[in-house]
Amino acid sequence: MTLFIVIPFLNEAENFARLAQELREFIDHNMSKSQYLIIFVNDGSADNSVAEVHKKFADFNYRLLNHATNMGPGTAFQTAFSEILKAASENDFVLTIEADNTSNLSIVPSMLRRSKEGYDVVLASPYMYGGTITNTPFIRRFLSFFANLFLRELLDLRGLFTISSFFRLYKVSVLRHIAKNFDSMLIQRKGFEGKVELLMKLVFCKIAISEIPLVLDTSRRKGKSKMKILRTIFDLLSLYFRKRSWKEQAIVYKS
Ligand SMILES: Nc1nc2c(ncn2[C@@H]2O[C@H](COP(=O)(O)OP(=O)(O)O)[C@@H](O)[C@H]2O)c(=O)[nH]1
Ligand SMILES: [Mg+2]
Repeated sequence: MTLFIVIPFLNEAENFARLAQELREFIDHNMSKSQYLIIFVNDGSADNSVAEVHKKFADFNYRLLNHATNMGPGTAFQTAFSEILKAASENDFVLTIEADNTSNLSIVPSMLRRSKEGYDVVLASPYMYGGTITNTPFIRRFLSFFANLFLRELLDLRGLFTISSFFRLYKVSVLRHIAKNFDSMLIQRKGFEGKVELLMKLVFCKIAISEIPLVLDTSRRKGKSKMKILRTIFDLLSLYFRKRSWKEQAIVYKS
């Protein structure tokens, strides 16, 4: 099987040295029997991120997709998924991670194991028991916790702990199901809410989803969060207005 590792980024030049080091360790320890391909999506970075990727990842198996201007993380994931689905086979996996080293790769083996236990999507979950968020300002944790709690009621995502994180593992077959079901659009929304859009479509198609606890340690990243909190809360709430139509369109997935 092939593991596609999707990494969208915006101005993360200073985080790539550590990312390369951690991915190297992960690959050396876990990829002996399988192949991997890293798919970077540069989303109009204004720093020297692109040069840094080519430098730090020179001896990795990677591809870099490029948005000439900033189109948002939702669009970046859509770009990566469309590219992967052209060639991937049904039993391949797609791992999506952040570029800023907050996606601690030490839990990926557990995520892969869980998926082999019969779950088609596995979320890394700071809000699950056993998970937590450290070294993050109280206000950000507070807002994030309540947004998450409230949104999973509003958007009919009950039973899941973490709904908006980037760090996830998907089976290719379920991504293909969603693409077929929703006119090739796994993610229509441009912003950070795009990941929640995809989760809603997965849940409405009754895809088996599980979670693995994550200790999300923000001190692992250099630089600041690029997410605009109020803008993202507004965008997340607006997903409510698409809930019904996505539910009506959803076709139950059979593995
Ligand atoms: N493609 C794309 N990626 C982005 C954008 N903004 C942030 N990112 C990436 O998305 C990930 C999460 O963003 P981050 O700023 O860390 O948000 P936070 O983790 O919610 O604080 C990081 O890998 C960023 O480089 C964007 O506009 N487009
Ligand atoms: Mg981050």
